[in-house]
Amino acid sequence: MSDAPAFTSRRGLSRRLFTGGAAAAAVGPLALTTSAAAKAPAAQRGAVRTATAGGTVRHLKLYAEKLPDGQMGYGLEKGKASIPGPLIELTEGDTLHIEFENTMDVTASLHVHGLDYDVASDGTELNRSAVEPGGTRTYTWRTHAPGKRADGTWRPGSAGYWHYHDHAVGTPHGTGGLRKGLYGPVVVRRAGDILPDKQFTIVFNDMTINNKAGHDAPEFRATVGDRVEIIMITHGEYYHTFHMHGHRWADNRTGLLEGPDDVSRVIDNKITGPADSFGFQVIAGENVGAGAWMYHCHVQSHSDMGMAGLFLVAKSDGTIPGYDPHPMSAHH
Ligand SMILES: [Cu+2]
Repeated sequence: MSDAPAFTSRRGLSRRLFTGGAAAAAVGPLALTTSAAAKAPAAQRGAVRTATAGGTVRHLKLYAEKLPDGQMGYGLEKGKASIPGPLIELTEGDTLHIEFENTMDVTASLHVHGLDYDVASDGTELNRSAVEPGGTRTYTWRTHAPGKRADGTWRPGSAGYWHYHDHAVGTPHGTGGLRKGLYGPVVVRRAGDILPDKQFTIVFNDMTINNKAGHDAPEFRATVGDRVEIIMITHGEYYHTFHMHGHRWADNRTGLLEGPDDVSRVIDNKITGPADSFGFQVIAGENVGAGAWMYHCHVQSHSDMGMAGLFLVAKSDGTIPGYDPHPMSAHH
């Protein structure tokens, strides 16, 4: 990557930043995660953990807040909003009631993709399901497993990598809220899905990654052998291509192959446009080892302008070959 001089303006090692949202939610006591980090990487334990059957009813409190820097975020506690917002995980059959409080001085909302909800939980001003400043509203999201319809055709289940976002700030489409950071990831599992050890959310939002503009993209840390789940979402005005160095995945619902004869295409680069979302799991450093592995938008002008970050895969002793803790230099 000697042709990436622009990286020299990156900040140093001191700013550790798993994405505030994803990492915080994945380990927080209020997280709806079904995949609390395991003590040893899956590859070392020799067995995977899988999602248990859904069907539970859950409750969650979610706040929309203005952040000190003028951006906006969702959070599970007052004063703890992040961009992206907290990772919400469900299993097909689960129902989630979200008591949403808008602490801001503008009308905001919560609109989800991919899940089932009544129109009262649509989260738009058009049908009066947004929330005025200081107001509270309960949004209910439902999920279902796949099954056969009476006519014999197949009804898809809710499982997938989805997302939620504001649909009211700035315009009736939430254009201002999205731009300022009111978005977050949703993962719906199918019973039996393999659970990850670590999860990271990467959002290409206009020319930022997780609303961090040029050359300040988040770094994600794992250890060789960790089963790492990437949740990738796009917002804003542009198309992007998401690329990871050294790691590949299957272009299907889970990113995993079902067996040696699975015909899913294996990729390391995927085109993505506004409101798209997908996800996948990789084994950190599998076949390639530890290292400072880049992830970036592969639209060249976008990566040159800073849409690139690092997936830092450490050896078991904690060292990361090729990682320069000082501003990124040419050898990256
Ligand atoms: Cu791009």
